Amino acid sequence: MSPATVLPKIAIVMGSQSDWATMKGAAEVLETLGVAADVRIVSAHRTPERLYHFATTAAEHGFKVIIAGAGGAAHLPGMVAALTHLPVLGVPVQSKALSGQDSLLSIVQMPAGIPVGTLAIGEAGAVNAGLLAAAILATTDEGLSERLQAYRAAQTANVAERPS
Ligand code: RP5
Repeated sequence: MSPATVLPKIAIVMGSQSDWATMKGAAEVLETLGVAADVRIVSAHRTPERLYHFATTAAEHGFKVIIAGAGGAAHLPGMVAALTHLPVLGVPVQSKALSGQDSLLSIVQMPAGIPVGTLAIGEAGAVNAGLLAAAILATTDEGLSERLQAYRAAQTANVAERPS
């Protein structure tokens, strides 16, 4: 199968177009690592039927990990996690009113039984969600594991011993 026909194993969903400025951090780091991702807008409150269809069919579509980002009353990651057995990584998008504190608490405080692996607020969380999703896939993909280790080594090599 050529790379062009490889089905994405990672889905990135977000509650709004306005989340893309943050969530593209996940897409970009995955692209750097050569990992295909399917990116969609899926709003828990504006498109609940799209959310239900996406989450309940995600496993049969071949996804292995789902990254879900939302802001404010950010119920998207938790609702996705409730509807699939796949691992869900939640990214709290920085909100205007409460700087993402609302997003963070909405996503991180899941009751026991339905986990959402919650990352940091904003772009750092999105990038780390991409890296963590890649690390999950890398447990069964030696080539990806090597690319991930090279990414980390390059990051280490890029840190100067002294500030300039
Ligand atoms: C949430 O509401 C979205 O995830 C977004 O972070 C926030 C604001 O959405 P918009 O009003 O910009 O569409 O559902």
